[in-house]
Amino acid sequence: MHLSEITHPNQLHGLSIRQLQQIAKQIRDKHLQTVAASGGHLGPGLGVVELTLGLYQTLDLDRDKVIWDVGHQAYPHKLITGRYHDFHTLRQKDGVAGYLKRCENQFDHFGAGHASTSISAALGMALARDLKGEKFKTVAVIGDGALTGGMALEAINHAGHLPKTNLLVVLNDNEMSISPNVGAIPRYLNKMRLSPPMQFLTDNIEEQFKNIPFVGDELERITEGMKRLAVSKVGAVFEELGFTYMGPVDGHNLEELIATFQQAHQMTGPVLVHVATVKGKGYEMAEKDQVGYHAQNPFNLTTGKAIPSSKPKPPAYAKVFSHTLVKLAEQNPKIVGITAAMATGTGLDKLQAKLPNQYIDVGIAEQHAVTLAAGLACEGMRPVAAIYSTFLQRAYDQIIHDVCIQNLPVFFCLDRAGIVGADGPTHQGMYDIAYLRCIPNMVLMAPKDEAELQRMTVTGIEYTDGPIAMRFPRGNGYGVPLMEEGWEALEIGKGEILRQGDDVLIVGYGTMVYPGMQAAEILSEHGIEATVINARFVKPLDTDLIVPLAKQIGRVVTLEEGCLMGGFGSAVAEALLDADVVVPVKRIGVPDQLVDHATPDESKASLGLTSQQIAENIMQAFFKKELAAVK
Ligand SMILES: Cc1ncc(C[n+]2csc(CCOP(=O)(O)OP(=O)(O)O)c2C)c(N)n1
Repeated sequence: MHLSEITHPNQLHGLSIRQLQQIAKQIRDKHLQTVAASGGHLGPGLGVVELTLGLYQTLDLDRDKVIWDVGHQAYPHKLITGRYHDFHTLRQKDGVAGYLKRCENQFDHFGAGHASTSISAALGMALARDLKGEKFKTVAVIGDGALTGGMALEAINHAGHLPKTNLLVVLNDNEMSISPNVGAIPRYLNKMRLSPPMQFLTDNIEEQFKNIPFVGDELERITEGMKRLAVSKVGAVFEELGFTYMGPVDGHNLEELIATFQQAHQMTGPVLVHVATVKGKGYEMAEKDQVGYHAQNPFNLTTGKAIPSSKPKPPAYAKVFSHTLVKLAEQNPKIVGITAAMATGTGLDKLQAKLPNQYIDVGIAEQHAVTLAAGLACEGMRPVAAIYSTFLQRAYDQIIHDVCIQNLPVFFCLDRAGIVGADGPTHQGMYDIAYLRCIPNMVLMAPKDEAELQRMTVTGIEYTDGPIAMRFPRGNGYGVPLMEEGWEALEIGKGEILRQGDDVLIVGYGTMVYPGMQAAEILSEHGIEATVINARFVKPLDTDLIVPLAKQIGRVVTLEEGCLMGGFGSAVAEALLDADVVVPVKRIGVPDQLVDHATPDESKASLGLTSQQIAENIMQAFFKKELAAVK
């Protein structure tokens, strides 16, 4: 059987180890070719090919449910659940998603993208199953990185307290998060990996005891005792937490995997199978550079090198941020950069390299990161919590309860704010303006370009009256001139006028300021003159600047790359209402809908966020004309 013929994972039943190995090779080939062509996650999926096949051969996937944590490693799962023929559309508009979505496929039992959710979801399903009197297996597959997340540990705590609830947790331990995994749990797992597998230790003991006269009857008792002894060496912590621990199993040995999973399915209560895998398995370059090949842009399969873009690009916002932060941290030993397992993505790896004492990686633990930052701030340090907009959602109560209520000067740097492209709805940075704006004491700002990002980075460091957050987008800046040092802080709550005109007031925030300027140029060609404001701050909003101009001009347009509900436009509209200025306001941003995976340009076009669309929208809303008709 060829992989292309597999449309249902139960077709794996009855295949020999040799046949499964052939399927494994075909999965790796397809996985590699697809990611090399269109980009995506590479190492995570390559590492779980045998784990997926071995597990699925022991399950009845018409009934049993596998819940993958994060979902970035689920490409092999996708390839054997009916998506082989569409796989070339991976992460492209209307194509196969890079993460998991319940609506995409009947075997995607739980949507994912953020880490550490699988055990909770699987346990919920297991409890529902038992309440309904149904019979099926629930399996959570979680990485050692995701296991460092508080949610996963909360779920283990709960599951371990339910000895009658059958739940299988498969720990995919490749010793890596995106970067090398950090913390005491990974260190413990590492020790376990180095111990002889618990199962085989007991088997050997059984063999040895069988041959000793008079011991036969006592064998069961002795091996149980010995087993406990062996467990105390390897899986003790999990056993103490109420799980039956099995492993470590060689994650690339199908016989071993299948035998262990079969055994695990016979047990009652929560079971943890510890599988030792190699991230990037089967592609030498990915095995060697596991951080670099966690996820990749399109690359040449033979050389492993990224395919260079046709023209050189301006520096990425993240790069400018990290460069600026390192410079500032060199001068100020109180600055401490904090990342939640995203050292390379946030650019904090540069801080780690230069000033390791001023760098902290907490693992996938955004909640802890925020409260840790609050603690550092209590002691007069300048904590910089560099967390993607989407992942900061995890730490909402920590932001309110630990930072804002105590008015502690934590500087939040929210990368990937706005449209993120191929990662899709779980990763869009759509909500931060709305979810942060409503919290007392919080200051919020967003730069219009990478030079302003440098100034805002200084502003955030220098502002010590309370919490402050800066949002900036994924991707590259505009190529504006940058300074090596000597950046000037901005005045808190002050915007700037970029262009003057009497017909319409355009107020842009962050990434939407330049499109606003371009829209103003297009309008000007049609005889309509706009004033354009770069708001810089949504909180405090520069009402002294915006309100009088709104009153005078009489037509207001707000632009933001974020959800409209509770967002920047809402802030402007509220300010006008509060000042009794009743003028028409057109809010342009992301309406109340999910934004699927696509290129950022495609997403922006589908949301009406291009300069041309903004200009057309303004014409229709306020001047009741189509652009072409005015020309
Ligand atoms: C809450 C949250 N924070 C950060 C991330 C970014 N992220 C995606 S995969 C990953 C590493 C996961 O490591 P592990 O679970 O060991 O899986 P592996 O990639 O090693 O297979 C991280 C940090 C995320 N998806 N969710």
